[in-house]
Amino acid sequence: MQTAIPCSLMRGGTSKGLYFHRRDLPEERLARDRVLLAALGSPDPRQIDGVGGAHPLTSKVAVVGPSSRPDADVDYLFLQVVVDRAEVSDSQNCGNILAGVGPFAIENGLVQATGATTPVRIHMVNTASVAVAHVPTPGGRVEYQGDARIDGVPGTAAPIPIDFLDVAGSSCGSLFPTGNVVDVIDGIEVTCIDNGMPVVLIAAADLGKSGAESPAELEADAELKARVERIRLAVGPRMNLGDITKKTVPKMTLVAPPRAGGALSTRTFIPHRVHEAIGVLGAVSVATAVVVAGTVAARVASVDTAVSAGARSFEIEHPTGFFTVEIEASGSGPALEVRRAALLRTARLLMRGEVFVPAALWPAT
Ligand code: NQM
Repeated sequence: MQTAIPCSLMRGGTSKGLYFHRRDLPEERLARDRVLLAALGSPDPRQIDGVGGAHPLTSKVAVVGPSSRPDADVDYLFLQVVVDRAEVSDSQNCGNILAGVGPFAIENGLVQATGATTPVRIHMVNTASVAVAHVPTPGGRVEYQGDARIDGVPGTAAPIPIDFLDVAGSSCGSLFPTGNVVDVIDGIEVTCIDNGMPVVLIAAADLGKSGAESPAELEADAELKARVERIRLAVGPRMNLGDITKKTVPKMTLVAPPRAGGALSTRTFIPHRVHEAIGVLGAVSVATAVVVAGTVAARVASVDTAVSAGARSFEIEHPTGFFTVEIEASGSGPALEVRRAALLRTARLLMRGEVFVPAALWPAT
């Protein structure tokens, strides 16, 4: 006996996951997590008995429902289903999976299309903050095809511009949670920042790396991985994240001078595998650090320091191309005030139907 649960499989930005209407999952957290582990096929490095893609970037879930806040249209809870452990974590947000939330909400009647483009205000439950996704809806239907290209995804698709208004400190309490723009951890200078995603920035050179290594090369370096994890475990509590042993934050980003004309080059541990590109809110946090003099990112970045006010655009280099982030901020140093971050994503509905889990985990009603 199996239980069938309605859901959609969607690509959101450079990630992929299952999107559920909240009413279709168990309310109780442990039951919900058991169901999601079974649906994705965890714990198993190959996720062979589920629909997960055997990588953190393809083992993700969005739970979408009517908004619990008056200033948003829908609630979006992001859940990371750990591939090789029986864990489902809500300790982080995900800006890539976020890109599919607007289309899913419209397709499932949670939001009505309002014209050529429908702005969907999304309450990101993990971080109690709001994003506005502008979904193309010509003729009242979600348009997935278009000319927008994002690095890390082959081909082109319809553009979904996303604005973030209030994500600074949304996980750690403040933009620079240690109160400093630079801290020394395990003998290494780091910058701890949270503009929507807790990120620890380290100069690749300080770890004996050029910053041009491939994700596979970095993942094969056991000594490097152990060092990065040591720094992460030491810095997590100082970023107000508590015991982060089992959490997927903070992300650890190695930064280096640009190699392809961007602002700086990045390689990101998320936190144990290395990202093939860079997370959305991870990129927003990195771009924000570039704006602040003295941070580890600003030191290696090549940016036009003559321009300091208004909206500024930064090309963050990553293993498969660039991620462009626009940042509007005022002030300086740890007191920087971020007004808005904007970027472009695309998404695509890949499949719609039911995912099956053993009825013993959650009997069908
Ligand atoms: O930082 C991967 C992704 C992410 C997160 C990760 C993300 C974000 O690329 O907003 O998108 O860092 O775990 O999906």
